[in-house]
Amino acid sequence: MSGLTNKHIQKEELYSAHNYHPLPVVLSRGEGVYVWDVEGKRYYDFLSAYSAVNQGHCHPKIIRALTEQANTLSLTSRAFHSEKFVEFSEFVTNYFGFDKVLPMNTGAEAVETALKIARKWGYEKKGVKDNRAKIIVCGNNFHGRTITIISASNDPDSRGNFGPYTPGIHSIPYNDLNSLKSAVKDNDVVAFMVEPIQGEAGVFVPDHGYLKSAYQICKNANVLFVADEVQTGIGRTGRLLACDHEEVVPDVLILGKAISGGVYPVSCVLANNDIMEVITPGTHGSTYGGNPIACAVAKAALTVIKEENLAEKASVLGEYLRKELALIKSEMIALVRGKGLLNAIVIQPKNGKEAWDVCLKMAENGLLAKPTQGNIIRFAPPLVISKNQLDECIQIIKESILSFE
Ligand code: IF1
Repeated sequence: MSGLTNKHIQKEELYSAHNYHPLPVVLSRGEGVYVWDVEGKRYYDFLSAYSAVNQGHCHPKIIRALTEQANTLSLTSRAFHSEKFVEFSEFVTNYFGFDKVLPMNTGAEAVETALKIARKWGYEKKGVKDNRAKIIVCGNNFHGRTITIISASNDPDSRGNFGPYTPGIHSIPYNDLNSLKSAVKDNDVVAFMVEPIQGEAGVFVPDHGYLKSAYQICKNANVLFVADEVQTGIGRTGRLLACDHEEVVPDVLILGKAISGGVYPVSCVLANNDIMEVITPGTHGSTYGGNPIACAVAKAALTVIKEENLAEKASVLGEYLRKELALIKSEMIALVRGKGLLNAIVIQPKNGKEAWDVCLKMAENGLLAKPTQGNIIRFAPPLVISKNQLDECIQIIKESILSFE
């Protein structure tokens, strides 16, 4: 690692909280599928900022929307109407097919908003007694880092020493319909919140039909089906939404990350009137939620997804990537799984070398990816990647893994 990189890392160590353990690269520029470090070394970005940069780094159309709006009107708050928000509300509700949108900024804020809507719906529409609303989540979930959301987590790092925890959140096993069937028998259950594919858990794709059956179980029990598509949405898994693979239309849809193409924090909750009408003036809000820049950027980012047919591309190139990864002859690759361009390989340690070492070797060879859950490496390039670029990446992954043979 060179002096310049080291100098930056030492400064970060000195001045910022140690809430991450980044790969030892210091990035300074991004364009499309590439990022460059402070030494001028180019890498393929195979993480896409955890699927926020589906449209590629600094997409010109999205950056233009950002700069034009930033030079016009950046923030009004919702104390007043703004034309950009009116335009975005109509655009995004038509784009995803819902009556109403509630705009926020981060994924966690949108998740919290969805939980608040579900509880309020439970009291005011389902008739659940005050303060008894229950929400069902899945084990090994990741929905964000707020105290309520980590109250739903079973990951010791996410939840350890942050108690006391928010009550009324119960966990069942993922991809297990019987446990959902028995959980929703409790009439106090107002919602089931689920990731259509569990990203952080290591790209767990549930059995085909799980989402459809889970949705039906919720409908039969008058329980809201809440899809957290912050990571799986916006084309990443080969359809606009991961729920689309099973033709499931969630009662409440949570979006974030790539809704703004990695350019500006934007998230939102979408639902139809019978659910969203529980939110009345003064019952929820956010200073930056739905600001003009967010609206302009998100509209451009969503337009790019359709104009460049990125969901279809993710589907075709994802199949190809998984096939090629499965051909790599190394016992270090225990498993390849994923959907569209949300993929992961499970690494079997060899001669003391683990997923982290593979990621260091891939970085040396010009590709950035990061381990999750210790032995799993997520592969999620921007959806704008070309077949030729993907072939180069497959070559880098192969050489890096075989270098440990
Ligand atoms: C970190 C993980 C991924 C998410 C889903 C809500 C949120 C996320 C399905 C909250 C955010 C990010 C958070 C970031 C790393 C990354 C992550 F490793 F944490 F779990 F992608 F898998 N729902 N995921 O994946 O959105 O508030 O971050 O905008 O916290 O380390 P956010």
